[in-house]
Amino acid sequence: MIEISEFKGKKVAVLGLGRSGLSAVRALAAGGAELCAWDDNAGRRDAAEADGIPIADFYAMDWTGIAALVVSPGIPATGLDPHQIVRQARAFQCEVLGDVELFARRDLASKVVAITGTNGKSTTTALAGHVLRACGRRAVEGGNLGTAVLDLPELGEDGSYVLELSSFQIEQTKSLAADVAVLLNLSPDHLDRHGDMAGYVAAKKRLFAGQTPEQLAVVGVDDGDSRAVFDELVAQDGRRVMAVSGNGPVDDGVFVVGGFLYDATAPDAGVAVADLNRGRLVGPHNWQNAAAAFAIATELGCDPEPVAEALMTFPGLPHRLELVGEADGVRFFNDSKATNMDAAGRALGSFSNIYWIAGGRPKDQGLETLAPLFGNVRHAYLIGEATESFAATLGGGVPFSRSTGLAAAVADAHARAVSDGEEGAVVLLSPACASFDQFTDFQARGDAFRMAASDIIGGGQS
Ligand code: UMA
Repeated sequence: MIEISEFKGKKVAVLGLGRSGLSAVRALAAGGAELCAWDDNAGRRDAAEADGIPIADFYAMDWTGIAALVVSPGIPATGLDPHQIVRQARAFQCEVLGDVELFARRDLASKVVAITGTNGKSTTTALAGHVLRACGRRAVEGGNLGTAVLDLPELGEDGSYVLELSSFQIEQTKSLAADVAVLLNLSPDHLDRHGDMAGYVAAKKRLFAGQTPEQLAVVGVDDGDSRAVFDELVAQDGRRVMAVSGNGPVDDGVFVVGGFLYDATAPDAGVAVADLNRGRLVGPHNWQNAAAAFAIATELGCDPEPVAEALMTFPGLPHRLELVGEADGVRFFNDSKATNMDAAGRALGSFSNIYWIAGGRPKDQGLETLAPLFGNVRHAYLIGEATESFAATLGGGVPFSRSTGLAAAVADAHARAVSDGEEGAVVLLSPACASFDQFTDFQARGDAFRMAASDIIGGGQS
């Protein structure tokens, strides 16, 4: 745990008692703060109270003398529509901040790598941590990835924190000066919270705001919005900026062509440092993630050869184009983390005979953005609240079925793939939707897919 003693002897209110809020409670309590907490969910309040966390009704509370309100990332604290409790606290000049801000203010001697982007940030965070450890460094990963930052151990000056940060977390942070700050890519996501794409991009860009001239900004240049951020940073005086790309050469950066990774900043820039085709990182989006991890590790002083070797031994992350297994020549891929169109598009572009399970709670973008990839889909199985809107888009172009649920979709998709007998057929869960209409989160959805696939694999012929 990273202890927070900044508020020793002072009153601090914690709003939201999920992973982030509970870890803030622990860190602040260890540092001697006087705490009170609230969650809009009665069950969460009861559970916290049973654990000895003092609960106070933040709607009715007198905010006089409360030094700070710590909010969870999922709770809007800025923008047009902050949570009512946040507005009440601010009316009393109470500071509002998130757990990543508390971490940043500790100003630990360790290195900090902060990774954001719409897609691939979890993979890149895990990959960078894996590479650093393979190179003998002490590195821990956390943030949006799952382990709240304040739950990470305190590392010494030779340690590195590799943090995945969402736009929500960046919005609640102003003191972070990351030794390496990475923006991978940008496509519409969380627009309900940020208002529009400009608001979303602005939130992401703030990651670079606190960096000092010697610290490095790494920016993916494979989409227009991210390239614009790159150009903007390059135009600023006293900045170190490096481009990374998964699909073509860049000047003075790290890039991949056909799976071969090049470091244009090295003296022998024309010689590939790694052949990613030998590892599990498939497709240009993963190649860009690998380029970013290479840039991070070498910036932190690792030698290129062991870094390149470590890129090959990365096992991948669950729920991200995860190969679950194979039955009757049909492979099952769990890509439950693909909660938006951009992520699902990456999966649809990775195979050519797809029995595609899609749907859930739709986000802002419509399925028509994926139309150029529909040729890879043999049959679609629609689930959840998006069923009718997705059906309308697929129309006569892609054969589809309305499934009664995920398990039925997996069984039907497998049966059709076997009877079609196409080479390289895959049953792919890549929903392009949030999971909350049917599951508690994307992990539960992916676990349900795995279970349904395992039933078939267990009883299959191969
Ligand atoms: N709550 C309220 N009032 C509200 C809204 C929520 O009291 O109006 C309470 C809920 O009842 C719940 C708590 O707040 O008890 C949940 O807080 P949270 O949504 O911030 O979730 P945490 O469990 O604290 O998890 C957060 C991140 N969640 C979000 O950003 C939504 C986790 O990212 C992160 O792993 C965790 O902190 C540790 O750092 C998840 C996520 O979905 C993976 N991230 C989004 C994404 O990847 O797209 C941004």
